[in-house]
Amino acid sequence: DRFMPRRALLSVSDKGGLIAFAEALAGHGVELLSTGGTAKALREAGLIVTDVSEVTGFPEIMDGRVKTLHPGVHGGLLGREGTDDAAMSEHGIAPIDLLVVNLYPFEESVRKGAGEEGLVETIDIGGPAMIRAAAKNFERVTVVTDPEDYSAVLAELAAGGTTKDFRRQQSSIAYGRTAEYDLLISQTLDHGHLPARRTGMVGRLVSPLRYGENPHQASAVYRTAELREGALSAEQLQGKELSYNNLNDTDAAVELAAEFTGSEPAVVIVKHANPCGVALGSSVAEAYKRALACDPVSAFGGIIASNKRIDRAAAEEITKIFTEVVIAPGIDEDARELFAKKKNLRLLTLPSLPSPDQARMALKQIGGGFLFQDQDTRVTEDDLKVVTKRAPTEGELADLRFAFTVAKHVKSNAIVYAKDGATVGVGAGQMSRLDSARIAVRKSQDAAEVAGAKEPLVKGSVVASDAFFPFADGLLAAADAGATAVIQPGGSMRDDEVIQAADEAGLAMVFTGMRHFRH
Ligand code: 93A
Repeated sequence: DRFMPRRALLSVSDKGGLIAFAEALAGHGVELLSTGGTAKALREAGLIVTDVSEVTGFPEIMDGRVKTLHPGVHGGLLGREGTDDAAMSEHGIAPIDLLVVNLYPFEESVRKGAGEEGLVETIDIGGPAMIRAAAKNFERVTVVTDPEDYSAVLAELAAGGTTKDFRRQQSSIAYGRTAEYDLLISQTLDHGHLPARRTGMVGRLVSPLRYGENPHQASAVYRTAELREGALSAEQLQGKELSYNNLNDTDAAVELAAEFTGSEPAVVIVKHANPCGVALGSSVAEAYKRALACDPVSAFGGIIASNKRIDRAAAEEITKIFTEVVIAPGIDEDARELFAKKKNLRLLTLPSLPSPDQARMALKQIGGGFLFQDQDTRVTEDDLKVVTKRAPTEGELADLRFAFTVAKHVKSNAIVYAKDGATVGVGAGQMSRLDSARIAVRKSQDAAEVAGAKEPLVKGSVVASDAFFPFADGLLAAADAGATAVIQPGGSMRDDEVIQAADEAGLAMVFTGMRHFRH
């Protein structure tokens, strides 16, 4: 049931791979129709081409805005064999069996920061119209919207023509492409206003994954129209393919490491999407050792992200225990050699970390739809308000900001103890804030034991809470554990009580006015 196309229309902005593909088509005896720039490129390569304007009997007008929008083209794409034969011969329309179109590069205009006029001029109208027409008629027509698919088409032709299954698959890819294209246009013209009237998560398949969160779940990873650096733009240098959980954890690690762009070296260790150790240091190696000390037990099999290039000294430390993923802006050659000995370690580079301030859409699926919000932003120095009699010392203040930044990336309820630019206790994901606080302290006792320290690491630390303390009890528990200063959003009905308790315990406390729930 293979069908060999006799007539193809080629109209492409991305001319990569075009000539070799068109030559192969001509080799199969396929007649080539084409639009201005594409026809020119084909002719220059010595191919015989019919101009679309010859088919339409109409010149390309309005700077190319109207070139293929004509019944001669659309009739040729949409005409059904049998049913429409009479109409086609009456109006002199010849069938087009293969459509090769890729669209005006709207994505590129967005990426380049083009102004409104530039953006509008790269909105393709004729291309999507033809793609949708050809895709509707997959009974007969093969549609190609991506140069990556040229080789698959040629393989079909070599086998005697395209099968209906192949044409249906290409049709599905084509509708996905036009949907993705229009969605990006919609979101760009919307200037990020919320709530957009319509939005969606149209993604392009990057690759299937071996399985999902669990081995019995099928899974794949997609790239959306969102043009943001992140875990998905990283380059993998070694190791097995990333799993679903690796990708999820790597994203969490990278987004937190990115909070420290421009600061001294910072290392984040993530397990199950929560940081189990985060630290600054004079070198990446030192930052890693300090991050590891926070919870060396949980760090086993973790995901490590650094805000700075990884050198040999850091690689020596990191390779002492089993680690799933290491990601950094760069990896020194002699560090790579060390990592290469750990066959199972997935090594990734991401030259520019994402900006925490860049607009980002956060989507969460719920039954029947999804929730949409923009990115969680971060506090600035000006947002901080000292509410206790005692103001934090300079050192405490630096640690408070550090702890609150980490807390933003910990599942709620989040309690984070920090000292000298390193976490010393992290409590995550509990239904009660008090439980998170208890867990953070217990973990720091465990870590102290591993390190052979005499007292829990939280002694003389500061503590951050992602949301307000509803009662004084949580705060007092933190003080009992050894914290000397507190950072939290404030805003509880009992703030006065909580502040009074802090004053009585000699604590310094800062309100941020910003909450960092993360569920
Ligand atoms: O300006 S358009 O929306 N009007 C059209 O009628 C039309 N037909 C094809 N853009 C149109 N195209 C697009 O032109 C194609 O989608 C393709 O991206 C591009 C190819 O133009 P050229 O062959 O002149 O390089």
